[in-house]
Amino acid sequence: MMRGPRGPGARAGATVPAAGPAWESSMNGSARGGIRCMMMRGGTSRALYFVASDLPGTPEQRDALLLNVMGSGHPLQIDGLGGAHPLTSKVAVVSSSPRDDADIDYLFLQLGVEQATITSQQNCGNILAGVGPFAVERGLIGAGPDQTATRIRMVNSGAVVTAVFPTPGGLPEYEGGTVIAGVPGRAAAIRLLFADTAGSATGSLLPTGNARDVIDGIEVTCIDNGMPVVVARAADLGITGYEPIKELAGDTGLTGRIRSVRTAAGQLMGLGDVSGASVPKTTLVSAPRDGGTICTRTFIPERLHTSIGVLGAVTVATALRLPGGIGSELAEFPAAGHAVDLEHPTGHLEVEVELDPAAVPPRVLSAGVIRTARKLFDGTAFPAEQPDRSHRPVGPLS
Ligand code: NQM
Repeated sequence: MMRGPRGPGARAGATVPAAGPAWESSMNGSARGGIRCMMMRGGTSRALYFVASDLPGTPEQRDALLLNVMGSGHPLQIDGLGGAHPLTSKVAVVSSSPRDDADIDYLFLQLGVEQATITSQQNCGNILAGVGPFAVERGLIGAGPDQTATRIRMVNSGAVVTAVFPTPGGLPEYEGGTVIAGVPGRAAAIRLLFADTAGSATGSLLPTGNARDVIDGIEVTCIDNGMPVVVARAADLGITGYEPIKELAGDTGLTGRIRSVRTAAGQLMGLGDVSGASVPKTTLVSAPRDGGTICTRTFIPERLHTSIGVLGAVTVATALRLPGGIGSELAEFPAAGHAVDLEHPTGHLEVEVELDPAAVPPRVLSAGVIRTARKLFDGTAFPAEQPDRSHRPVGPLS
């Protein structure tokens, strides 16, 4: 049996008042009403995108609604819109920014699949790719006649990103010629130019104060340039890093070692008890074997990523560029420029990271990446009217 916030006395049931938010009262006694919602692919992930003012005003009510709509708390999210994977259990909450240094505010929420959990502790650079086009679609910002450059504040960390995407005739164009690994077909390029990403969740680029630490006898770099990540050599965890993906995903011994290392790293990074948290991620590196800079296998936080996250990639690339960073000795950098080409299970992700070579502690000057995004549907999402269904046993999946 599975219990979560849908259960009796749990947060959703306990905190949503009788005269509840619009979504709740509009559904009483009928399946009509619902919430305006757009589903978009952003990079190699997929999310439900909402305008903030369409959601309940308090974080508790908002989170209960989103868990309900996503169907979290069931391995298939069978009664919701989630895709039964962390990469498809994501939410973007978007609004006009009241700040002078940004046009749009983007709050990212990572929802659990089997567990009805929701957290704002991490950013997501993949879902970020859809935020600019979504803001144009919803009239939150105006669009340029050919392309639009907009400043997006990632509310989770406060960093501001500039997104540049095509808007011929003033509307987002999703079709284009850019291929990104892990996504079939081609789509329009979206350029993301990051600034101030260091210390997104931990407050500093190297939250332990060191470029290298030793945990469980394994050398690691604990680093946060947009995403808290523990970088370790694949060989030090007893694998080559080139194993078939199914083999890696099913290696419970490896999962246990990763759990132990990331749990200790979480404490060292000032994140406290991370046993139930989505960060830090772990990336295992080995020498490149497909013309890239490095070969990566990333765990989010324990499940194997089908590729690698955007800010995760920026962070791993930063570790490689750091004097003493784990993986720097395995990396094969291009002769010039700031590109780092990360090999991952479904191809390559190239990011640009520029560090100030003279700064102590190291300072990140800029980072950038190209992604694509696509509008998948636009409509109304209908939350369950009686979300307290936690007493139903969840049968084994055959
Ligand atoms: O690192 C997955 C993803 C991500 C996050 C994760 C991301 C990023 O691939 O910026 O994009 O690390 O949980 O969407």
